[in-house]
Amino acid sequence: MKKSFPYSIWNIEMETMDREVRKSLQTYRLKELVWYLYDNVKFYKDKFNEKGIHPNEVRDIEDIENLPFTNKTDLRDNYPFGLFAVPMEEIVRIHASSGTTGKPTVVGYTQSDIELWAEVMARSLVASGATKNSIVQNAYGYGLFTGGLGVHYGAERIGATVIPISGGNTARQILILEDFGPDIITCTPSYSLYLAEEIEKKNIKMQNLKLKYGIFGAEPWSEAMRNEIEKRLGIKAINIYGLSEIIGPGVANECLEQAGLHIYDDHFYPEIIDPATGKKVKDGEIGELVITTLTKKGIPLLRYRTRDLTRIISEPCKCGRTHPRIDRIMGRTDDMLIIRGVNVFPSQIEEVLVQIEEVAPHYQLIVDREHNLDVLTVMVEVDEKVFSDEIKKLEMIERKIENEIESMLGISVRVKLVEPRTIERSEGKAKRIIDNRKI
Ligand code: DLL
Repeated sequence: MKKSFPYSIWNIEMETMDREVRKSLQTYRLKELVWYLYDNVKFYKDKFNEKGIHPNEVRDIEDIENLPFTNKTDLRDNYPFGLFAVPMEEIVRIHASSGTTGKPTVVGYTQSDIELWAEVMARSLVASGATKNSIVQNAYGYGLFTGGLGVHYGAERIGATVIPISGGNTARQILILEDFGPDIITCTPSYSLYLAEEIEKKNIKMQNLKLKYGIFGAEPWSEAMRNEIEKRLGIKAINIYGLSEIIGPGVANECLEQAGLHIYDDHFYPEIIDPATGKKVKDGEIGELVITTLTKKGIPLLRYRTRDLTRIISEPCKCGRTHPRIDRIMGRTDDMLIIRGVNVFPSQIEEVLVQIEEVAPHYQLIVDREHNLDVLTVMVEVDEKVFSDEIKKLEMIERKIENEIESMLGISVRVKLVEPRTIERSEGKAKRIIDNRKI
């Protein structure tokens, strides 16, 4: 007899597969992956040899624990294409996100990776309430960032109508919300609140809009923020997770139960480890999420350390999906900030500052949320020699640094020069970041 489920599911076979059967599939796929990496990526072959591991020794998905990790620095060290497993002629798309230095982290997709991505995004959109009849206002940025195109292909895959408006231009977003009547909006959670505020300012009644669901991610948010978004926009707010290195958005997504994000573990195998020891934590404990891409071809990654902190929820979900869930991301193990959806490492800012003659390399980053928009202020000490100069000159230096940072990171920041020796010195790790955002 056919089973019935309380909500629509895109791929019933894979999303509700018996867990033991899925485990066999994961084992099969891991074995293939390990051989594939061994044969096609020198970096992995060397790593296996160093560790004295041979692909033959991987017999079960659980053997994954003996395999080496991959770090963001490995991508940087092999910049730009060194970890690609196929020749460039098979790569059909490149995306990139911030690296810890001025160089971005680069990922390449084969045609089959794009198919896979559309599949997991289709699962995510349907899990979030989208149907073939939906109109999706896609306000994630299009470009090197994976948000825009990821949602786009998933929405097309389910046969919905996509409005590829991309990020920003709030007046136009509101016009389209009113005139095109989308039932779904996709953007960062903070931008959704900014939109709500602008809509309220214009005295537009939410009841007159057709919005029903929002699919929000790319930055951390809380249950409190969800409640506020749902109240102000009059919608159901669904959490979507992903990262460029693994595929982009669509690694994990909540269902309408809103009780953790189903991770599509037939493609992205999750582990939770203690970031200090690298060992698996006990079931249900919080730790660093590590993901292995079981089926990707362009740049498959083994045990990639996401630096995101969460836990696995293994109890079955009421929606009928058998994928395990991850809890909402609770923080990071490194100092990466996400400013208006853009990943920023303090080291990138530092790289700009050290090249500016008029300032000393003592700085602090202050992050605030003003009207639901992130504002990053860079406080940096001026050099003694410049300090006595007239205000106008100091302001010119501030603008110069702002421009440099913007051209390097793609986000606007405020730069404030401060007197020499006013930024607190620390005896240990410098306290570079003051994050005042309450999320
Ligand atoms: O942010 C992909 C994405 C686009 C996800 C659109 C969701 C929606 P990156 O730019 O590589 O990729 O940034 C990945 O963002 O490691 C997390 O720290 C953070 N992040 C992404 N989704 C969430 C979320 C995209 N739902 C990094 N909650 C990840 C908390 C998130 N943090």
